[in-house]
Amino acid sequence: MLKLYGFSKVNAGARGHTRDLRVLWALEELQLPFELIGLDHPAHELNSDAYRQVSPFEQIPVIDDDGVVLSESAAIVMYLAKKAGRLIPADPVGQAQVLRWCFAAMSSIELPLMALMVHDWTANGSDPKPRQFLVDWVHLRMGHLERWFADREYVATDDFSAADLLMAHVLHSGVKDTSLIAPYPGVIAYRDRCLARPAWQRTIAAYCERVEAG
Ligand SMILES: N[C@@H](CCC(=O)N[C@@H](CS)C(=O)NCC(=O)O)C(=O)O
Repeated sequence: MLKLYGFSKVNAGARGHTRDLRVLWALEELQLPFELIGLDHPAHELNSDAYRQVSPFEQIPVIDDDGVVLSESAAIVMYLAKKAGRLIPADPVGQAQVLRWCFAAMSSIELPLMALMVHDWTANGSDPKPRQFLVDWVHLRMGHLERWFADREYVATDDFSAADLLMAHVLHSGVKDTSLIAPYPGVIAYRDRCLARPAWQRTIAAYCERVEAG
C-alpha cells in the first residue's frame, strides 16, 4: 500500500496551504488507495533520523510506494500520474508539455510568490525597495500567465493535467494578498476552474477535518 507522509499538525498560517495537499489532490483525482502517515510539525517529528532517511530536507510530502521513496511534491504528482496513466497524456510530446508546466509552476511562478511571502514574514519595513522589487516580479509573471490563459482552459494541454494541479495549488497557496492577483481575471478564472473540481473540494474538506493547527 502506498504510504504518504503528510501533516497531522502544522502552524495555523500554513494549515490548508501545505504541499502535501498537492499529493492528496492527485491521489483523489486518480482514486488511488493510500495510507496516510501524519506528522506533527511543531513537535519536530520531521527532524528525526528516521524521517531524514526518506526526506533529505526534513519536509513534507514524501511517498513510499512499496519501496519507491520520493520527496518533492511535483516529482510525486508526476510519478502518480504516470503510474495511473491519467492527468498526463500518453504521447511524449504531450508529456513534455505537462513536464514543462510542472517546472514552470515550481520555479517561474512559485519562486516569486514564495520570495514575497518570506519577505513579508521577515522584513521590518525599513527599506521599501526589496518588497517593491518582489511585488513587481509577481506582477510580471502574473501578466505572462494572463496572456497565456487568454485562449486556453488549461495550462499545458486541452485537458486538466498534473501541471494544472500544481499550478492551481501554487496560485491558491502562494497568494495571501488577493490584490496581487486581482488585476488578472484570466488567472483567477483558471485557478478557480481547477479548484472547483470535486476531487479538490473533497481533498481540502478532508484535510481541514483531520489536520490540527498548532
Ligand atoms: N520543494 C518541496 C518543498 C516542500 C516544503 O516546503 N514542505 C513544507 C510544507 S509545505 C515543509 O515540510 N516544511 C517544514 C520545514 O521545512 O520545516 C516540495 O515541493 O515538495
